[in-house]
Amino acid sequence: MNIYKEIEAEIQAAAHIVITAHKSADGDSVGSSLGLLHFIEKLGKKAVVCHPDKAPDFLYWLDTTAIILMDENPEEISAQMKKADLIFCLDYNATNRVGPDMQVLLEEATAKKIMIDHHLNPEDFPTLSVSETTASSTAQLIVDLIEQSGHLEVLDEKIGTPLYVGILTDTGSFRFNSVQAHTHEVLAKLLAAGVEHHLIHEQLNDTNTESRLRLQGYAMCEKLEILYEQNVAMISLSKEELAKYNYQKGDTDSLANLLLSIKGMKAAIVFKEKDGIMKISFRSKGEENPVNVLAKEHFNGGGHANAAGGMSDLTVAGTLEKLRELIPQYFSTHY
Ligand SMILES: [Mn+2]
Repeated sequence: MNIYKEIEAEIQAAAHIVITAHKSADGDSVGSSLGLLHFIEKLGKKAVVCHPDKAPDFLYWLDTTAIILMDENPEEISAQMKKADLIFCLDYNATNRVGPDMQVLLEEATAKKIMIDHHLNPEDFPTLSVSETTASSTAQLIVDLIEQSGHLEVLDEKIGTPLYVGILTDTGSFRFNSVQAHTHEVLAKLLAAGVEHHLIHEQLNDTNTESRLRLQGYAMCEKLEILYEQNVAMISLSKEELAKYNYQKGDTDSLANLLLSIKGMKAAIVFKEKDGIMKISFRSKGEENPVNVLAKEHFNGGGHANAAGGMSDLTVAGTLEKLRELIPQYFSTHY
């Protein structure tokens, strides 16, 4: 029997099914959970989704009301995990990924556990597991479950929409290396089942506010500074400038990536004045251009090689001056 038929048999045999996913919910953890939930419902069974924390804001348009949250309703989750005889572990492969509070409940639960995941180095806690480390996303594996258990005919828009979202968000809109020919085969099945992909892209991408676009336009037009010898781009925004464009949290998040989309640009630095200090965001491309060292050594910060954060208690002009001096020491110069 293939593993997916075994999983379906467990679903059919279970009296109380709980679906869990990792902490810091993302498009794939939420999408695969909802897709599996609606699939189980289509099989005439019930399930409860228990997540450590709420879905990210950009998924507000998906119906997530069925998800019970550990950080809002721990007693309910505790009761569900105790009552469960089957627990799905989606998009994670180590019990600590659900956060300490839910980890205890998961480890103490007597239910059979089925892991469906695509991350490397799985722990050996589940009763049954699908660990496909080359799969683009867990949502893709849920489509495999639906098909290979012999139920492709039940796939519909309700099941398919969150699964499409999971695949889309985990693959950077189908551009990452993790996309396989099979990913597109799976996507074709979702479209054939009625998923309206154009509406999903609209919900996920066409979300700008007028003031955010005007702030970005101002930043690009009036504030962009490029150090051409190192190919490093910088933007600074004072609190007055932010206020003028009615700055809302998140409005400057895409600026650094926009700067990195300039052909040949190696690094982007965006900072804004907040509560009297400069909050600095560093982004770069390639292992040879780490930004976390600069962030750590001079801006009381750190992070990953290509994405780091830091701060400065100098003025806007003083911070720019410090960056102009340091950048040639951290990035190779070409003439
Ligand atoms: Mn994932």
